[in-house]
Amino acid sequence: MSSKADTRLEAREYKSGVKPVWCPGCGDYSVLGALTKALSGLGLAPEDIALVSGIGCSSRMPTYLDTYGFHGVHGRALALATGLKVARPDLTVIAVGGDGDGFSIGGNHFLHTCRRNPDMTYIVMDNQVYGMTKGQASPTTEPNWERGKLTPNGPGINPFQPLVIALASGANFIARCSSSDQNGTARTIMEAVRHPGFSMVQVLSPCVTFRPEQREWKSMVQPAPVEPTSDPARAARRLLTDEGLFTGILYRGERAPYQPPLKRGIDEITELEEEFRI
Ligand SMILES: Cc1ncc(C[n+]2csc(CCOP(=O)(O)OP(=O)(O)O)c2C)c(N)n1
Ligand code: SF4
Repeated sequence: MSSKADTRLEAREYKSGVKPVWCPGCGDYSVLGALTKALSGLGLAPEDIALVSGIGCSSRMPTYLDTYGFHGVHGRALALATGLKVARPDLTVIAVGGDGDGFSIGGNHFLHTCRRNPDMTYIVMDNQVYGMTKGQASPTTEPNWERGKLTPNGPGINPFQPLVIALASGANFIARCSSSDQNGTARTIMEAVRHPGFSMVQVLSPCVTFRPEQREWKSMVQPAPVEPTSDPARAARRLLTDEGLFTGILYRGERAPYQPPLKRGIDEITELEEEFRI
């Protein structure tokens, strides 16, 4: 790990040197690039950053950065990240993962992390499929997608709308990006990290192997035609009607972040045992 920087590190200096195993063309490469550009832009020292993930192709991200990292268990990134932020408020905590990890098995944690509003950022690489387990429908898959391994006739149910749910549950910053715009994604991640409270960043990041048609997203996304709002009712109207293809910062809330008072540290094992005495 690099030592605390006097000068700003270049984006590439946040990379660990471990070669990603993602498929050629996977959108997650661009998100990795955007994240390192954002960390460089923010001027953060690698040892002041912790990346926390669950399981999935996208959840491999912490391995590829030279920051602290925790590649956790499926669906539990936010619980872990919240605990870390509460215990170490000095760290910049960024949770990362996929739509399956975050909205299926991790869905309950997602709701309650938005509600709790810890000061951290959540980047979800949404490819509307379970990539790592070879192409099952996820919560954000369209009802008529007929190439799912377990749903050959399509899932047949309405997709989960992560940003609408995030808003309704209390997230304090909501944005959508496209991996096809790496610099735009980097700028948005910087804003998300700077904004107090829980920042939710959905990145449309194609799974070129199981959803090759998502390559078309590049020509379908467009910047949202309106400025970010801090009015939840206005944000709700926008999010419910934008068909999921507008990018940019969509909501900036004003809630105070969750940060309970820190308990003193425990130095001796006997003190720890005392804490657990019934
Ligand atoms: C408890 C548990 N259940 C199921 C799995 C299998 N599993 C691994 S990754 C994954 C889904 C990954 O999809 P997503 O989060 O969308 O990430 P992607 O691979 O598309 O980036 C599943 C179901 C697991 N590892 N652990
Ligand atoms: S399976 Fe899909 S999400 Fe996973 S690395 Fe390949 S393209 Fe990316």
